[in-house]
Amino acid sequence: MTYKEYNFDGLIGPTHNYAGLSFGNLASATNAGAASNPREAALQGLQKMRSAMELGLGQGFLPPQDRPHLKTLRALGFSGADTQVIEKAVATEPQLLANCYAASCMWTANAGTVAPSPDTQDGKVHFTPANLAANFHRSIEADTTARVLEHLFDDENMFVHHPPLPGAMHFGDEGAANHGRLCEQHGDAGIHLFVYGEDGERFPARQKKRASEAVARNHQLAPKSTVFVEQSKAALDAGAFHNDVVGVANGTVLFLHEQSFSDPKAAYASIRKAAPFVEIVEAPQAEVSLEDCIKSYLFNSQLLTLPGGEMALLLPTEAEENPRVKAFVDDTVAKNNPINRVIYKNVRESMRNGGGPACLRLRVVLSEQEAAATNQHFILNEEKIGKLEAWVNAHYRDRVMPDDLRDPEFMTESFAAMQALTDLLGMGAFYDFQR
Ligand code: SUG
Repeated sequence: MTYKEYNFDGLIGPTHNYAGLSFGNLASATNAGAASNPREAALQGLQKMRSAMELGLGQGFLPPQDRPHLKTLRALGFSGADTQVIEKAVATEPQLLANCYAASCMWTANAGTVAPSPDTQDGKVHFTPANLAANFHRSIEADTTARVLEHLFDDENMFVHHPPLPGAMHFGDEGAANHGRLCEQHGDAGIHLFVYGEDGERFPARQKKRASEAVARNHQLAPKSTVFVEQSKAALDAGAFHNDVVGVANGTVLFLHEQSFSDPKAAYASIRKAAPFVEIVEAPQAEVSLEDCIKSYLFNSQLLTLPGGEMALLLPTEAEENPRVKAFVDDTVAKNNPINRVIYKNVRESMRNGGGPACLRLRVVLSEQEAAATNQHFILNEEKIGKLEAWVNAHYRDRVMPDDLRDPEFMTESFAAMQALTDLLGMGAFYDFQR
């Protein structure tokens, strides 16, 4: 059977804004209060999807969630008509309103963790939506994310959906942003690398070891095929709030910064033991500092196996603009390793909230049969990308300032956009605001 990796990117929603909501995420803090451009953000995202598709890769998307999330505001005591809910929240809890307006579900690496069918005991694809307990604005994504994944992968003969982990931060889980899969071919049984954190001096860790272990159990992974590694506190405190800011795994390659793991020697030894074929491509601190790596999102690149077998790195333009990072990338491509192609894409609107190319996608390895059973509305081709671009151009603003969230008209516009999207995608009354 042939297996293929599909990237499901988050379609960026109409309320994309810079609210400084994520402690430990330096870009989110730095750009708090700046003007965002949701239209440009969504078009940049679609353009990135188009590039991956043009490389011959499987490309899908996850729809944005309904924001402002009135269901959350109502659960917190704001009542009345929709407009009144907004007005009351504006009057007493404007920061809470900003949390309920975040378009953060665009970063689908955090939507959940996926185990492809060659890796699981029952031979099905397993999904666990992330509880995202570390940040309030992200924790409210989990319910709808679960609904979205069930909607896309709706065949119980092939797909198993677990609920988000219970227990809030005790089982803090940020999904695939701290998870990678190594294998020789996508259809082989893969090795699952789970990276967890311990609180640093400066910033708290979001991913708990016990959460990664629970996901591995739920997904019925063989213990010999799992490796659990602690992220370094140096990386966390330098702003790597997810491990995918300092490393990425794909196929036979683990591409990462020298200081990603707290004990690199021991970590590499356990990875090599589980995956003897692994090629570790490392950036030395002397060439690329953690700071450069976090500013440029060098390792938040998509490491893609192209149909011919070679690998390409899809990086943000910020990586091209940093001479040390660019030199390291050029050097990596010139050297003898499977990475031999580089593509820079502009996803600046997302980057300014700390989300690079790899944050914007959830990888799902599917057999031909599983791909055929996936909801085809969410698998892209040029025609569908064109329709989504037209939808964005019809409904999105090109400038949003923090104060715009106070205007109930922005809510009305956002819901009109979401209604048009559910019509376009045949989703019915899918979102909370439609129920
Ligand atoms: O969770 N930023 C996201 C960025 C997520 C990036 N994902 C991965 N690394 N996989 C976060 O910190 C900022 C929202 C704001 O401040 O308006 C935000 O949620």
